[in-house]
Amino acid sequence: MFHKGFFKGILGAGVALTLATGLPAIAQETVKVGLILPMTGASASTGRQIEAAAKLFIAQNGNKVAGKTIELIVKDDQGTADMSKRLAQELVVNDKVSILGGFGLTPLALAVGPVATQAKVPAIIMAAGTSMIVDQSPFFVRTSFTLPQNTTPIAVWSAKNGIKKVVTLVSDFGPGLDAEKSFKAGFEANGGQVIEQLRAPLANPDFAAFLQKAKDLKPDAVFLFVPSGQGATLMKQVAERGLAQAGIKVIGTGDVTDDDLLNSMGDDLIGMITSHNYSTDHNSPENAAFVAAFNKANPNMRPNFMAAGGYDGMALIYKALEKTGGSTDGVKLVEAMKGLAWTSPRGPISIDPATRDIIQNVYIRKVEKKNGQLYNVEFDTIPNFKDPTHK
Ligand code: VNL
Repeated sequence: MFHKGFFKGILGAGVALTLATGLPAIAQETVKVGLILPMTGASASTGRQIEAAAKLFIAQNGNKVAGKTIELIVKDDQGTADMSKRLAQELVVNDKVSILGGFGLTPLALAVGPVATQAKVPAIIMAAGTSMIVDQSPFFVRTSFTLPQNTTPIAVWSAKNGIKKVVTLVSDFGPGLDAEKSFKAGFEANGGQVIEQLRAPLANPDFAAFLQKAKDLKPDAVFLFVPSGQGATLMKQVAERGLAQAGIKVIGTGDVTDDDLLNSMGDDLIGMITSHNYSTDHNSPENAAFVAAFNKANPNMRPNFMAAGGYDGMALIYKALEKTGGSTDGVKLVEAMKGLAWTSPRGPISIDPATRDIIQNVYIRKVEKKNGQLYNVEFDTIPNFKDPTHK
């Protein structure tokens, strides 16, 4: 009925308008979030946990926020920093993502920092825990945890609960060194003494020789940190060395008694005390709802602290977009994220406006059996605890 030229005219006008305003009207309705995660390799469980949690958040809250449609893009960096960096560049340049997130290990986060800074794209750290990462780009904001934050409470608790001499054993990279340093600081400030500091390689570690050395030094306790995914291997070797039989207690951060693996670690772990920012067993209505929904969507998985970081990372992105009225300007988004506070499945959390790092409760927990399953049962809380090493 209409002449061909009529449509052409409309289309032409549309294109002209688009060019004139510089705002491609349709494309702008979608906000792309690019998650860079180790989906394969040694840290694949971290990638799986964060992806599942981010998808759960979107399923529960819908993909629309402040008039925009959220599109999640997940890329596998295989746990290698070169790949994380290349994927960040591709996501920014080709996919035009407005926000980056994920980063399963400290070196992977660090590799993305310069890309985020140059592109002015917020980069949400959902896993990595070395304290200084947030200082490396003004576009980093963290929803995971830091090792000084998660370690200091067990250091203080140990000193106050009859443990006098400790050997530390950590993975030899950023978060391990943070854990080693914070343990010593917190423990010795409260009267304890660290008699030896041992470091195991991050890749394919064999802990046997280190554990034997620790045992020979006859400390009251051995403090352990390994990244998520390595706890089961480590604790198997702890059992083989007979530390418990020698009267040596085993303590650590919750990375070691990772909820993802805890059930497969066996009853030897019952009684082990750790400090951490999240337990699947955390007793709150928010967490009960989170765990039930996560289990429903992922029948063979238990949400661990990585899932909490991914879930809250998406919550942070949604809340920031609400605050900017849907603006995806990177500087505005980071400003909007500063000071945001809400109740997470892990308890109350907020983003410190001074550091862009997370402030959260840290819990002292004990491995216990409940309904035939092993859990980290929280029995003490250090409320709203900041990384004590941030200036
Ligand atoms: C890091 C810290 C990674 C704690 C972890 O698991 C972890 C990190 C992969 O900063 O690289 O449990």
